Amino acid sequence: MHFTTCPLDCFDGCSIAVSKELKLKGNKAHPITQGYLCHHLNHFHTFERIEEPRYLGQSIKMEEALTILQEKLNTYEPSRTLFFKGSGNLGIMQSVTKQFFASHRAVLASGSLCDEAGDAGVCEGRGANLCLSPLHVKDAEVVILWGRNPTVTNSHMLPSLKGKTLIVIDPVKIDLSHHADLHIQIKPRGDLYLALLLCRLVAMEEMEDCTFLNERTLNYKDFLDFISGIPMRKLLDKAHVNLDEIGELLHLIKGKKVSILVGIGVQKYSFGHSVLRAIDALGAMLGLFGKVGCGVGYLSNSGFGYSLPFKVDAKKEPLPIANFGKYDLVFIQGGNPLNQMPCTSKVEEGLDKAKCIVYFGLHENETSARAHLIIPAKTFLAKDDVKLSYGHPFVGRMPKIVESPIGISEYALTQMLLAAFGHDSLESEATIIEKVIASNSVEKDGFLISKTYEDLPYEKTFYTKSGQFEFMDEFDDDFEDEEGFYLIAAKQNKSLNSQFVTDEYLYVPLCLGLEQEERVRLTNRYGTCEYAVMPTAILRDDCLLLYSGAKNANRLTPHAMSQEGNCATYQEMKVRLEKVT
Ligand SMILES: Nc1nc2c(c(=O)[nH]1)N[C@H]1C(S)=C(S)[C@@H](COP(=O)(O)OP(=O)(O)OC[C@H]3O[C@@H](n4cnc5c(=O)[nH]c(N)nc54)[C@H](O)[C@@H]3O)O[C@H]1N2
Ligand SMILES: Nc1nc2c(c(=O)[nH]1)N[C@H]1C(S)=C(S)[C@@H](COP(=O)(O)OP(=O)(O)OC[C@H]3O[C@@H](n4cnc5c(=O)[nH]c(N)nc54)[C@H](O)[C@@H]3O)O[C@H]1N2
Ligand SMILES: [Mo]
Repeated sequence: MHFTTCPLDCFDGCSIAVSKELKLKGNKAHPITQGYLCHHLNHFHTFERIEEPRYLGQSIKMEEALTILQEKLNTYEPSRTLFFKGSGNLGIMQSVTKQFFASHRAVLASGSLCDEAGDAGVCEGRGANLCLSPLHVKDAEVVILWGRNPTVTNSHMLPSLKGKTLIVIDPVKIDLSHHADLHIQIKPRGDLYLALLLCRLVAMEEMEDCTFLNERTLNYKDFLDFISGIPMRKLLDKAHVNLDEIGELLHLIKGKKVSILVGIGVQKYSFGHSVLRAIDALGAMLGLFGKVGCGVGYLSNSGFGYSLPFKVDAKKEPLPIANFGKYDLVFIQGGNPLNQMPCTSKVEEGLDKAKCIVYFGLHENETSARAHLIIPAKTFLAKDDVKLSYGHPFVGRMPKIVESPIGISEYALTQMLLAAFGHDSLESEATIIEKVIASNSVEKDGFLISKTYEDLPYEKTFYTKSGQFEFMDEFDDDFEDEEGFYLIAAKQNKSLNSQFVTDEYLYVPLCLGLEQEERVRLTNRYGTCEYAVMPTAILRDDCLLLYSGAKNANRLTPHAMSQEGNCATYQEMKVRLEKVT
């Protein structure tokens, strides 16, 4: 039996026991994994992989593919070469390729399709973004799931929710809302207003933690003045909640150990950073930080405290709105921008102009279908790496388990390119990996964890310049409301974004009276597209839903970035719906 760690983009970062026959099982001894894995890993070997490199549709040998790649890199100006990395594999060694492209003076796509708007807000208030792991949440009395759906995205959190008072704040009736003590089916984009409303009422009810506010926070008085200036009616309307629900929420949390688990749902908007700051402000008023079973947890900065390799200096292209058309050579690693980036028509327009698209990945998808050169990667079982998780503090070693003739590792590809272009070669993989681990890990109960979590998160300090929690004093809601439906972008059980088994339906509320498979057309200023519908009782009457990875999931999403964090804003728009006759 060998042990490794799941590389996928997920909170859980599971520890995997691999048998001689390469069967994958959850590591029973691991405190987070607890012996079970998700659908993706249980079926890992059944998903078809790309086995051979291809150029212009023809299968070729790996050596030929690498020669063609070198030729292309020589042909096109480095300043017209773009490196774009997705999040198909979150191992530390995945970023090694950046080292070559930076040495080559190519441009790097930089920014996020995921969580960085929220992360920017967390960092403004707390200085660093630390996680609340399932082991921490286990000690809570009340858990608030705020735009986060652990049944699908974080199943190893579920044991820690058992027996707790559960509050769900989500426009969708997610599975856990049926078991919750309270479900606030909030209007999309309403979370900032709900959080500030709760802050107002916490002050009115004198529920605030004065000791915490005095000792550990800055500018609380200014914050109170700021929120007192916003009319109560506006807060209630924007969140589309009523005072009874809010009263119930306050009643449930009063005097209790509360963990607030926030997901990316709340921050898929232009002002996403301010949403996290407002939720954090509520956490600070209640004095939740640095205490057993309490806190506000988001997708954390997994590398915090570590000395990470491959820090490079390079010209940048803003990733969520990358203009591929400005480049001759586009190298895409571990991502599927033709499905996952916002505003598909812009992505297509750009990629149509690029002279050579290289796709370096594991599976066929919309992007591989458009690529000129396809280079298969090795799976995580066939290369060395290490994984730090954004949902818990355990360090996941990922030693190579098997030799495979298929594909090339990111490290081997980079070493080859560095040598071919006369740049210094890298240290050995083992050295790089061990240096990362040594820079911030300690052993605890037989497992390596991040040193940062020897204390409770924020128990000793916040990581701001002042060392205090800093309250927000403004926000800018620049959304111009328009006619139509909100279009929710959420995750689904059997897919990991566009990998594995995707779901193709547009989910619609029952009030529309549509039949399953009926076709509708959605339109807005970013595009227009037809879908087959699936009516469902889980949606508000003003919402439609497409799961991540669905075909044409991004035909109507904005070509735009968040105010902070260079992040995509998948829900900063509405759509009009008409039946296709
Ligand atoms: N099985 C599976 N697991 C995954 C993934 C996957 O694709 N499949 N993806 C991984 C990745 S990349 C990430 S980033 C994480 C994300 O993990 P989560 O944040 O849990 O994922 P989402 O489904 O995007 O969003 C969570 C919830 O936000 C709700 N939501 C949408 N808009 C709003 C809003 O305006 N306000 C509020 N309060 N809620 C809203 C949605 O209805 C959804 O239930 O999951 C990871 N885990
Ligand atoms: N409409 C809509 N759009 C979204 C979202 C949404 O919820 N709705 N979610 C957003 C979020 S949170 C995220 S994180 C992004 C994700 O967007 P992407 O990063 O594009 O994610 P995937 O679709 O999972 O594509 C991952 C790719 O990595 C490849 N891969 C896997 N392992 C390896 C490896 O070891 N090496 C190499 N070289 N390649 C590998 C796979 O074959 C696959 O092609 O999408 C965003 N886009
Ligand atoms: Mo993500």
